[in-house]
Amino acid sequence: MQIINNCHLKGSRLATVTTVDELNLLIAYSRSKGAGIWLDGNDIKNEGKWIWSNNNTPIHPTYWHHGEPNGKRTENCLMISGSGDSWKWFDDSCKRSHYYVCQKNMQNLSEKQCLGLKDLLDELIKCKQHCKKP
Ligand SMILES: [Ca+2]
Ligand SMILES: [Ca+2]
Repeated sequence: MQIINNCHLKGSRLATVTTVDELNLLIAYSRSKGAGIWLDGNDIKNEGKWIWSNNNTPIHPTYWHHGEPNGKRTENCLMISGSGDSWKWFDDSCKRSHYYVCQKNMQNLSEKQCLGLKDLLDELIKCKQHCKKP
């Protein structure tokens, strides 16, 4: 029933969303693929009680798309999806396959490395936004 992913092979896990910056980054990636991506959340154990799988903590806040979640017991895995300017969270069947993003804790990075990564991500988001303009 679980999503097939290889994040664990790289010592990482499916992406979680704990800040709006993370949400926007993952939406930018999803949009760039023109396709949905799996996140780490599920409500497999208790219908409607969404948790992050990696640490079993309740998901808060949530960023559901209008009308979602709507799959009750048939859709227990969390993804980002959408179209046009409207990209948010959906529940979907865990048996389906989608792109996914792995997330790795990097608490041992130096401040310089962190700033370098931040600059890189800022540039990536700018680039993606620019690319999407007609
Ligand atoms: Ca469900
Ligand atoms: Ca749904």
